[in-house]
Amino acid sequence: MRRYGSVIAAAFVLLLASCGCGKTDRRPDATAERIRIGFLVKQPDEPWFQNEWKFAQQCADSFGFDLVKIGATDGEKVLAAIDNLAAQGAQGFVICAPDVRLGPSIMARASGYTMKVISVDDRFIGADGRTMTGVHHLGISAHDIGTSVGRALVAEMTRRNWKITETALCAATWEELQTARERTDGAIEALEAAGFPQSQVFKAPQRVADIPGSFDAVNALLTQHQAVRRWLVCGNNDNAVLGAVRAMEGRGYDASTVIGIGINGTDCITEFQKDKPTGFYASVLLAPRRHGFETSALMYRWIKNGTEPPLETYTTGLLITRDTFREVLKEQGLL
Ligand code: FCA
Repeated sequence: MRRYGSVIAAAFVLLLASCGCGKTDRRPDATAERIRIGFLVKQPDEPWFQNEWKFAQQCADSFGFDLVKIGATDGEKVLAAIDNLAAQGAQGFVICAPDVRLGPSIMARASGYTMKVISVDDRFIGADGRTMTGVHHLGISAHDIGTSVGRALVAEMTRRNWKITETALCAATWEELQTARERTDGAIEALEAAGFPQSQVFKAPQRVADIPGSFDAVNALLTQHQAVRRWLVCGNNDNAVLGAVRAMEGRGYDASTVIGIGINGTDCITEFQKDKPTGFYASVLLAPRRHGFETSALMYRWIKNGTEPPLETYTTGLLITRDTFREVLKEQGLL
């Protein structure tokens, strides 16, 4: 009789749970339909990518989906992350891959799980070495932004009355990545268009795309060009220029002999907050909110309503300096 009673009690509990009248979790994330999206970045420690994540999270919070943030620093981690996202029921992901040549294997793995993919910042390259134009992408207008760096270098050099004959350009380059190559090419072209001689343009090819990678590359360059009195500096991003400026400081150059202009406008903020100016003069502030929020929103609508995002979206930037960065960041809703 007692056994019979407990069977009835168990059946009652089951009934309560199935009709939702018991202690079922009623939060929206407990429903099976809740959308889950991954956001994979190649350099999770860098402020640029932390900003992307921050804005992606804001999108998730306002639209009501789950965001899974994953630092995927090499190919193995990327593929494991995709498996992991699939196991968690994610329907798509946004990715800045650690190596754009992983594009074909990323797409193959994702399509095996029928997951949608949007690449952000760095565009995939196919097995034939060409851009994978069929993959939805949001990136920066790299060549134009590089050109604006070159023009701003010329403007500042002119303002300071620096003689071209005593000045050289150091471009900390990362040419295996198209978006990075277009940035430094754009800067160099703008300088040359303004009359800066090609013979005073020096590239420091980075072996690793981070601050130490640029520091090492620029150190080697400085050893070869010890007679240069004043340096202009450009690079793939803020970190390339920060590494270059640090290497120059080690050789006695400072804010009066170096004009460095970065790209991102995120990784340079602590530099601008220093008491004394350094050779890091300015940066082109990109649109981290668009890269994080908009990519996530595009992915969300694609999954939820089948609204396919545009195949290509390119964002622009704004020059910021030590004097203007607070105001511009505030205007852009970034402070
Ligand atoms: C690349 C760079 C980042 C950022 C982004 C927009 O991924 O490595 O620093 O500039 O493009």
